[in-house]
Amino acid sequence: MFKKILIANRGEIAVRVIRACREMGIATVAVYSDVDRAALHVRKSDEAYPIGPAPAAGSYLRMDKILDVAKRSGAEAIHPGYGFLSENAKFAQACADVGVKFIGPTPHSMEMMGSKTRARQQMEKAGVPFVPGTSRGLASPEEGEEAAKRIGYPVMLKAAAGGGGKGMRLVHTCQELRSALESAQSEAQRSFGDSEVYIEKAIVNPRHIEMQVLADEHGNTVWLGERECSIQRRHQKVLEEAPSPIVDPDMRRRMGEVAVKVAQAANYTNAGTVEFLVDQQKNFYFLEMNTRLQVEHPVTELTTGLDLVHLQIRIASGEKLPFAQSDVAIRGHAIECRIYAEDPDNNYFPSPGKITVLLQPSGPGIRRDSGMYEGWNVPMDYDPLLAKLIGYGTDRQQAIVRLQRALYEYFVAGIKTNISLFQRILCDADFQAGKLDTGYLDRLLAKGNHAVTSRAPEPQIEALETIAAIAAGLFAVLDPASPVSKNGNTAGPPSVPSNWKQKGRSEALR
Ligand code: MV4
Repeated sequence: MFKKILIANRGEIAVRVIRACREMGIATVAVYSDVDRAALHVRKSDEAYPIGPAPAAGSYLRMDKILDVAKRSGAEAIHPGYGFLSENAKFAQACADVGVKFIGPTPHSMEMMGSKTRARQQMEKAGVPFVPGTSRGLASPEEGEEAAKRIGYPVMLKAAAGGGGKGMRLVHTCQELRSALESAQSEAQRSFGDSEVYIEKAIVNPRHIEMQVLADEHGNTVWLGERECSIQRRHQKVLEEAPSPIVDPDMRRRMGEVAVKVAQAANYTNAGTVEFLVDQQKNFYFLEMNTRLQVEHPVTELTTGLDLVHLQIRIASGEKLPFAQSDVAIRGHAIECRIYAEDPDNNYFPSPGKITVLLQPSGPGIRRDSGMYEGWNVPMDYDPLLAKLIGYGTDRQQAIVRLQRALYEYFVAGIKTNISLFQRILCDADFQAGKLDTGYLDRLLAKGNHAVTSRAPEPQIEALETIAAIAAGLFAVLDPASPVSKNGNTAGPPSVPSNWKQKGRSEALR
């Protein structure tokens, strides 16, 4: 087993991996950019090394600097987290070249799944159901028109090197196809340096459901249940849950077996996720495979009782999976809210700045994977994910009410967050009925900003008023502009009720 692991990441996932290492008696090495000097992952690691300026290209993406720290610190392995270098085959290879274990799949598996067309070719060989379409890039507009005619409109044009919706075009008629293909190819070239675009039948109003898989280095591969990830905004996941409200045990087994086939076709090792599109008739189609631990892994951990980071590290150290497929049981329900530093009243623009007050929820069935703390300055240089709030319950309804309770306890001042959005989602009738698809959140937001219809339980109202009063008092003292902060006593009530009073009142009215 490793004695020291370098975490090549930041924020909540770096803290998450550091915690797992600590539980396993493994020393931790953090790396940080100039703006992250006071970040939580730096505070929690055993050692920390600066690797460069704020822009990721000068720090968290600098393979040479990270490998240099691994060498200087004596780290035997590197956990990449998600994003940054986590799916970079060159980095995984560079680690292998210097004898540092990359905690994840091999470069070969990464490369195979990194191209959507290569992945589809593999699926074709493995007999895995994938969305009807081509498995190679379109060589000409004529080939595109011919394929679209064969598949049937509407069709989806997609960048082979793409992801997250970039280089993707939904095409309804043959008249639009030629121009859509040209713009998809140029966007793919600009975004990924690879203009290859292929074509699929468009699945209308699909659900996005993904299957967690885990494989050791001795040929054992298991599935660990699915996650419903349909609640997205501009291809950014916002809320995920496990299990999916529409997947029954038979469908779960079938999806799991297909996901294992996908992983085996890629000679996959470590933790990975197979993404599916699911149509209104509950047919599922292979979409792509993510060769990393995902942000939303906690909902799988809570419903299986497994620690995926522990297992990743044990697999990377050469251990066999300590259980078989027949030992995997899905129990209860978990829902994850991604808490972003974004302003819901300003088109969810990032809201960096100093967290002046932070009240965090806890209690039965509540898990918080957080990278923030009171007094920390949220930088503007990275993804604005601050923390994940996960509610667990015996069933979906209990998970929902626990999250609603916990969200009322959450209070972040100094920056804006999207916490209010989750109250709207959790009390929405379609959400509560499990009526979800990838267009759900756009429809909810189009309904306009309105007060949350469900009231907090009465005791919560008192708690809310207390929180609002505390916050008003703190704000009055902390805010330099406030008359109180100057000489310790008020200069008479301000003419207009302060934001906190208004906030306190609006919250209490909920
Ligand atoms: C699709 C699709 C419908 N039909 N492919 C979006 C990003 C990339 N992961 C694949 N995506 C989609 N591919 C076909 N053939 C609809 C989407 C899609 C989507 C998929 C998953 C989650 C959110 C989405 C939002 C819009 C479109």
